[in-house]
Amino acid sequence: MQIRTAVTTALASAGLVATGLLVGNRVNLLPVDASSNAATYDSLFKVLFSIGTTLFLGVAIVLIYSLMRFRRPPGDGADGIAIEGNLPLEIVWTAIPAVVVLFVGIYSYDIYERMGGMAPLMDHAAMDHAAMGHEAMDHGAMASAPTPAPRIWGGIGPATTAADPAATTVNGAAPLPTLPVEVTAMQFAFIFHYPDNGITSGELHVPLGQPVELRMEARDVIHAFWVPQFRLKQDVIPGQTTVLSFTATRPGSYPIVCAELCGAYHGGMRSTVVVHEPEAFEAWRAQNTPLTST
Ligand SMILES: [Cu+2]
Repeated sequence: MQIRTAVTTALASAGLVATGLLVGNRVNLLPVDASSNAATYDSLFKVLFSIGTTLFLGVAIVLIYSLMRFRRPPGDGADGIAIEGNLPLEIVWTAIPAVVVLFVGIYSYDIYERMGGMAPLMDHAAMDHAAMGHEAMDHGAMASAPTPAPRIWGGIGPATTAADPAATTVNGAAPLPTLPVEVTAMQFAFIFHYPDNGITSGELHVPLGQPVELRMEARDVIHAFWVPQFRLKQDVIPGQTTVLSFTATRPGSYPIVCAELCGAYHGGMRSTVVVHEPEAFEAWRAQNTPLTST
């Protein structure tokens, strides 16, 4: 009898895990992927979705089964059997969540690092000066230090490293230079400025396959720059530049959404990122470059 129960439990668990993996890999809840970050992020999402599906089905099935199987028979007014403690069961239901949570934590950290999220911690010492240099927080002697690029967060695809965003290659082609764009967020709009040629735009236009580096700062309150199709989100903070790097991999128009409650019209704080083929981007750039370039 004990063996039969054990075999049934093992088979049911295997079936659950298989169903979870199937659902996690086959059902796609995410929008189209349009940046080199997306694959890295999506692999994590699939794992989380598989684990979530397995746990949800496991709990729901046992719950529904118990409701029916152990329902009080009509006319039975007696108390239930007093059951107290079951050491093996308690070990199992502590060990399984512990392993799952540890795995998810370590795997998420790895993904975050591969996307460049740990870059600010790696070169924290150098960046500290830059971040503090030109803002209200007085950092004493540090304020006079030469200010290198303040990098608070860089989201960079798997093809490159956080230290060298310019090393991105597309299909083995020669590395393309990084396109810098300055982003200003304010209640309730994003403004994009291309320091290379003085274009200022309400929409972000970027070329396909070329690394883009956004240097972002807010005028008033904290905003967040979010492009779901790029799988990227980064806070935009007053008085402190945050950096977000990406390489677009799919032409098209995608929404930019402010993802930090920033005031009465926060819900309307949206813009668009347009990913052009390189020639089309050059055309857009030529058309919009101000005549009196600074
Ligand atoms: Cu906002």
